[in-house]
Amino acid sequence: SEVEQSYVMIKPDGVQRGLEHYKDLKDKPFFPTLIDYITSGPVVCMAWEGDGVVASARKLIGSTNPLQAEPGTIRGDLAVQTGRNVVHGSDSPDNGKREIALWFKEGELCQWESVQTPWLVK
Ligand code: DAT
Ligand code: MG
Repeated sequence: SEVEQSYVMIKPDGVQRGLEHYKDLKDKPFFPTLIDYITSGPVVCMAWEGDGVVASARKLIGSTNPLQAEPGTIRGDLAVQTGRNVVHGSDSPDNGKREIALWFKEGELCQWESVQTPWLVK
């Protein structure tokens, strides 16, 4: 079967401290401010893959509201407000594929294997 993928992104505040990407949130009251924020500066885009990578990435990132995010997570350690929560991670394998296709063109992705991989996963 295909390897699970997650799209992970450091948001503008993460880099400097609307994209259709958030189309599922278009009817939310905070949507206009979310789009202003997400287009306010450069972002760092990443495509991660591996078994269970969607859940692993979200565990590292922490809860949406930084006040609920555990210490040790990116949002728990580095963010203060929901609207400035530093980082994005896909919420499902299907959205992982969709978002990677949205943010990367063919040929922009590179695939490589670390020498540590066999010591981390079987
Ligand atoms: P997540 O980024 O944890 O997947 P989400 O998909 O529900 O959370 O929402 C996307 C982003 O929208 C979130 O990172 C910050 C913003 N957001 C969500 N809920 C919000 C709210 N109640 N008020 C303001 N911004 C919100
Ligand atoms: Mg989300």
